[in-house]
Amino acid sequence: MYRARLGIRPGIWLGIAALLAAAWTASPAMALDADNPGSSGWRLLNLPVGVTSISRDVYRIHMIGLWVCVAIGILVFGVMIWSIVFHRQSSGAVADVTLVHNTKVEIIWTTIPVLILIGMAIPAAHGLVLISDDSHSQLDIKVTGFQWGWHYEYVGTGVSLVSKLDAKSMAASELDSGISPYSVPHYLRNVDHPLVVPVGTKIRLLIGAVDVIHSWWVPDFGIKKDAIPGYINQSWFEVDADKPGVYRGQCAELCGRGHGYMPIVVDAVSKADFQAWLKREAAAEKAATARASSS
Ligand SMILES: [Cu+2]
Repeated sequence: MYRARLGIRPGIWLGIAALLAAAWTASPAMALDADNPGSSGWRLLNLPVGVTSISRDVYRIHMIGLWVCVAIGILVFGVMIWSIVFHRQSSGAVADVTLVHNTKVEIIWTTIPVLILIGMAIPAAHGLVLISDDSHSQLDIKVTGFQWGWHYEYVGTGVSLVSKLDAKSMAASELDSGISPYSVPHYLRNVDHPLVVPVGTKIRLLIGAVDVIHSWWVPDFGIKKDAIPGYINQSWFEVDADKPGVYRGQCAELCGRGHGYMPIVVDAVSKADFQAWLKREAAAEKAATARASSS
């Protein structure tokens, strides 16, 4: 037997405490998301819970994985630190070189991780099935990425629109524009024409591209899908009926010089408002076509 002595220099503990304090005080600096004024600091480090069944499921799976990792981390690092501190050579510990194999321990440390992995695979499989089930959609929208913007076509309605970076962001992003990005609301996260969708409606997206690979990503919907030229990817979302609002995303695939300048904005409105909007757009598009053919 030996007696453990805690002879670690206080400077090391002070250093660790200072690092933790610095991380804690720096966190409010991350509260820069204008869309989420209520959320601040640590909340922004996490995934958003979002406003669709997919995003909630993704969040749940993510939190299960996080807490499993935290528990394993505490356990493993706890044992490791305890061994390092209390069984170090300088305090008189002697390594047991006779212990090289223990079948019981090996069975335990194989079985437990397998059970943990199976436990995590079940909700993950449920999430994958949910994400891929785009059947029984109530509205289909064709999404086409291009350098650098998005084209949306409401299938079967004759309505389509091009959505590009808003003029204010564009002007401020010019070299030597003299315009402070901080003076532009939703700088680089705003568009001229948002994608308008009804809440409480299952919407299927048919996603493609015309030049290079882009990716349609809206975190609050839990969706990120590659837009690949010559290939149609499918995805879906249904915004909760009680969560109308403006949701922002970005192209998530490096697609060239303007990659950071092709945001996504989705305006989720009530079903009645959507029908009225669709009617207006269809009429405007019909009038434009008539004008073009008569001139
Ligand atoms: Cu892109």
